[in-house]
Amino acid sequence: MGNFSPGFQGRTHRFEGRLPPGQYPTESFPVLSVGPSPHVPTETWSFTVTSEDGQSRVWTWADMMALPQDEPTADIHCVTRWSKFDTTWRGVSLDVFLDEVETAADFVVAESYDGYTTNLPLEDIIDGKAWLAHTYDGSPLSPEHGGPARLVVPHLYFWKSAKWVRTLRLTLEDEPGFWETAGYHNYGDPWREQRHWGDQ
Ligand SMILES: Nc1nc2c(c(=O)[nH]1)N[C@H]1C(S)=C(S)[C@@H](COP(=O)(O)O)O[C@H]1N2
Ligand SMILES: [Mo]
Repeated sequence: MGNFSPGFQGRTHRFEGRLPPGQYPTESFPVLSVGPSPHVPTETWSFTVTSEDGQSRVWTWADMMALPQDEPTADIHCVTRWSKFDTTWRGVSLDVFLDEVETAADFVVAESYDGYTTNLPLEDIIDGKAWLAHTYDGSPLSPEHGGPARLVVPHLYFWKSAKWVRTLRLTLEDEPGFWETAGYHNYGDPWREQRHWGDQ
């Protein structure tokens, strides 16, 4: 008794309480894309926030890189059941962009360079819960993982983290996106296992 090796204890306790139901941990970083990765040079890349009255605020790559940068570490959870702990990113908090925009909207649709869309409540991407990330694990984000820049919204299933994001469109009404209209859950909380439309 009492003769546990520190390594054993470390492995069993390290991720306790951090694996949502129905998920398994993985060290790899699977790629999940609906289509081929779009090639978006940073020279032509831009990020736009559009308010419900049609007004737009646009950031070039240089504008975005000049904004205050964050280095979030987060656990991410894919609806295909893999979870990856302690992923490290560098990017700009979505608060920084949204602070510049006047809106009465409660929802947002993220629209990407590949045509992908996903919807989120505005309250889920403010107050330090979501980022526009351009660096993963210390290197520029690779094209297959959404480079040059993607959303990272770690508290929801990873399909909400739009890769190659181009626009955040603020909306008064909720507008389900690509997977949400294909039967996936509208909100996607991994802790409540909100995988499919109809899950509580
Ligand atoms: N633009 C875009 N974003 C996307 C997708 C996509 O096909 N296109 N797939 C989503 C899904 S289903 C998941 S699980 C994650 C996967 O991100 P990864 O390929 O970096 O693991 O990206 C999400 N964001
Ligand atoms: Mo996914």
